[in-house]
Amino acid sequence: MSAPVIEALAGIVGARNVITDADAMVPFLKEPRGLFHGKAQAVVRPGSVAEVSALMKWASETGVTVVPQGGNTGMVGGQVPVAEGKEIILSLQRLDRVRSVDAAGDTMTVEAGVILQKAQEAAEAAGRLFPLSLASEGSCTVGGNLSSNAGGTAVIAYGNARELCLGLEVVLADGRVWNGLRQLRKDNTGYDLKNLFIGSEGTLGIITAAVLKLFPLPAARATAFLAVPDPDAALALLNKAKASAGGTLTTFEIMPRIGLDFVVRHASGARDPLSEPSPWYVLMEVCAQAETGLADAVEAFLGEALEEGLVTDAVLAGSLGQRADLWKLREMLSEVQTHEGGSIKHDVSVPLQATPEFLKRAIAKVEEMVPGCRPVPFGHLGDGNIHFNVSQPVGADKAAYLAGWGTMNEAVHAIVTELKGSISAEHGIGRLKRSLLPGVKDPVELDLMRTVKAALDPKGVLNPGSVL
Ligand code: FAD
Ligand code: 2HG
Ligand code: ZN
Repeated sequence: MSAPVIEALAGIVGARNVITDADAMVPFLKEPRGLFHGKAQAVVRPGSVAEVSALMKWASETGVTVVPQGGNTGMVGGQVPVAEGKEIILSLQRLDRVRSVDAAGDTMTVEAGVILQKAQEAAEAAGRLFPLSLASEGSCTVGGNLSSNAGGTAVIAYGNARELCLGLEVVLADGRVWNGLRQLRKDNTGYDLKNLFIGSEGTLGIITAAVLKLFPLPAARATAFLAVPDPDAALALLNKAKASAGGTLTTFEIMPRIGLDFVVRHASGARDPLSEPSPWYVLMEVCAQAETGLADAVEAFLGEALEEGLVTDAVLAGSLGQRADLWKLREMLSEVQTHEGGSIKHDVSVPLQATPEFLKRAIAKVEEMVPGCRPVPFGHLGDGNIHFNVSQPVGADKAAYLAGWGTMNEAVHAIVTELKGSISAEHGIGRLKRSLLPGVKDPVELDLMRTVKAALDPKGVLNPGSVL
């Protein structure tokens, strides 16, 4: 990096917030899947909105391209530059203030670099719930959650990140600041710009702060880990739970036996809470606003489900410690797959009632394509969103297996498309799925997306090579 450039950046954020040392840059360049090897001129860490604004003004004047980064937990490589190393990473980590919590109004205003868990804790300290919940919540940031429209394990009750945001503050590509930090539940004054930036994966603007929606803290929670015979039974159970589980169904996650085996094998302290193995499991959580009656209602519900054969065995958490143990079985599922060699991923959704058909067809297809491969389909059954991950055959060569990524994606995505689903339900497009976008988007829609990009970032300084 040339001395005048370093000097210009240091003039904006201070010398110690411009990282150019190769070793110090490593944590910003390595992403969780190890699929992309990032290269950048520097990592720049602004500490205020004014500094983000000055950086973007400088970037648009000089043409230096910028990749915004929050917690670097994204699953599609959008947060790491991979081109010729000319980009700078603009880390939002230092914008980490909870600006205000309005408990009576059920809102809170936080900066983009606030870690999701810290946002949840700030809400709880005020007697409120911020319900967005992901296994990466100890590292991902609110800005990253909104930029990727994160989902997680409570979408069935509270929606995706988009549904949880009332207002935004955004620094535009040319450095101008849009203050849209409104706390309103109703506001029909023109185009909905907030929802344009949410889910745009850092390609349209830099989110610097957001007004988030808060909810009442549940007075009671019932958490159950259930053995189910197959996905059809899991779906029937889901429909039944939505109709009557004695409270609000907040989580309904599915996992196969092999997923539980992986967790028990690789996550320290994890154990199978049931005595007999089952081909499939469901983690279900129901919440209520009254302390009494929930456990009894859920027990009665599970009794019926056992009689109907939808559930073959069940454990209901009897303490906070047991609840944490059951949640751990789900939360570790993504990470443990990295210890089983290569994993080819598909983050897909289909209409809810089509999930069992999708699972049957996709499992049969990949097993025919790669004999011995180990499908680990899991995730947010309540939202019709399956992480259809396929681990390599035991003892296979990882690189040779991963070379089949595109071919397997094509076959699985063909089934998804036939079932009128989405090839990116949760994690976005980023760099990983950019080449797939033209194949799945209506050409008019794609053209509109390019028009929006050109209008908001005419010089193409924001996250080039991602999404479009
Ligand atoms: P980053 O990874 O840093 O960035 C993600 C994207 O947003 C990039 O394109 C980046 O350029 C852009 N970006 C980041 N901050 C800003 C900003 N302030 N302004 C503009 N653009 C920005 N995702 C789910 O949806 N549901 C899950 O259940 C889930 N579980 C996960 C579990 C694990 C173990 C891991 C590792 C990841 C999981 N993810 C999940 C993916 C990831 O955690 C989420 O996408 C998360 O929202 C990303 O936040 P981040 O701060 O890490 O963003
Ligand atoms: C989850 O739901 C995440 O745990 C990660 O979205 C999914 O590893 C994955 O593919
Ligand atoms: Zn997920």
